Amino acid sequence: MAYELYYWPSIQGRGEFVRLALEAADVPYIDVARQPKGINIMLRLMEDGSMLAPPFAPPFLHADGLWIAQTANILMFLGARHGLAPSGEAGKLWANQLQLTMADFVTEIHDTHHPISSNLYYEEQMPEAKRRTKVFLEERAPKFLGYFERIFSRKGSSGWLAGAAMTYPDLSLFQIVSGLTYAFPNAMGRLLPAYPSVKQLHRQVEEIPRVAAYLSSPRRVPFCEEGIFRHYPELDLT
Ligand SMILES: N[C@@H](CCC(=O)N[C@@H](CS)C(=O)NCC(=O)O)C(=O)O
Repeated sequence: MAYELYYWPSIQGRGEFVRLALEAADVPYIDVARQPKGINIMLRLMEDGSMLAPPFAPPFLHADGLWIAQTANILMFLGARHGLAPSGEAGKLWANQLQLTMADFVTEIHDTHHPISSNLYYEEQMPEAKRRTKVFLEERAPKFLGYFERIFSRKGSSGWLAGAAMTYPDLSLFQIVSGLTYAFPNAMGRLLPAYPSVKQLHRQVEEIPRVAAYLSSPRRVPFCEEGIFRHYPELDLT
């Protein structure tokens, strides 16, 4: 039976990290909330406290009777099952560690436009967003990107983050670089050349045939100003 992915239908958001893994591994799945009436099914499930492992928030995955939430947790599951994770224990933990670090990064990216509350509109927190984004672009983004660059520059690096082949954290780093480039074209145009291996990883992932096919398909929701990566010109440092 096809896996069921539950995520907000009109944004990439955190669901996109899961979609990329499902697509790269060629795993059949139904993007439930993007089906007619699917959003109602997802909302009902989220209110259903009787589930064995009720999710706090989307994305969550229904796979062979299992209900799995938290992006990094879902990816750990998919990675091990579908050839997108290193095989040994140390490698699996390392992949999860990388993914959790990216989850921290994603939270900080989200907070550039919503530094006060997710329940307020961006327009209600613009001064704080400007302040937060400046610090993010000047200090935090370089710190995260520099960390990933250092991983690639270790002796014997394969050019992939975890082991000799592409694994799920590579897909997620690809998504983060794509999203940051959408959100902050000026700032990233200046920043990214300092991280050549991260840039190269982005290119490598983009060229994987299954990923390339997905990116140009209607299944790929476009970036927009509702998701995590939002382009507000006034936040993009020149
Ligand atoms: N740590 C969770 C965060 C999940 C999350 O924040 N989901 C967002 C959409 S990207 C959401 O719907 N949040 C609702 C809320 O926090 O109230 C993960 O990585 O999956």
